[in-house]
Amino acid sequence: MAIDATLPYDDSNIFARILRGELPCKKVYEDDHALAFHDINPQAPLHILVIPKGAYVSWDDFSERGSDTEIAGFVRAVGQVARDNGLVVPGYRLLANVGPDSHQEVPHLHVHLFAGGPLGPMLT
Ligand code: DGP
Repeated sequence: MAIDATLPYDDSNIFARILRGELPCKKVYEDDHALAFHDINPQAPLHILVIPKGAYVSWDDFSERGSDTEIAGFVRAVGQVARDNGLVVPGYRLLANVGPDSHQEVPHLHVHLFAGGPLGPMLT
């Protein structure tokens, strides 16, 4: 179900549980600020989710409440995931859903990284 990105953070969400180690994930990267793992329902040949370790509902929440250190660390982590996977030359796409119109389903900020072949034009 698409979520209201203005709601307070609910730490029972599935990505919070992955961060606490309560649920498994196929991890591809981790540092002090971020965790990256394969999406359970890939929409591209390579579909990775990058999430901040802090408790933020959405990009909106993170950009408002996140510290400069957390934001810089998270942005660098997203770039590092792409570099680690050799994606800079072939290219990749980043996407973050915010709120019901975007169909955000998990109320913990996540950036989708799509890659692994030509992705076609952006769909709205
Ligand atoms: P969004 O619609 O932007 O909230 O995308 C949520 C994504 O999270 C969706 O592509 C599927 C993925 N997802 C949902 N549950 C799990 C899970 O338990 N594990 C993993 N790895 N991905 C999940």
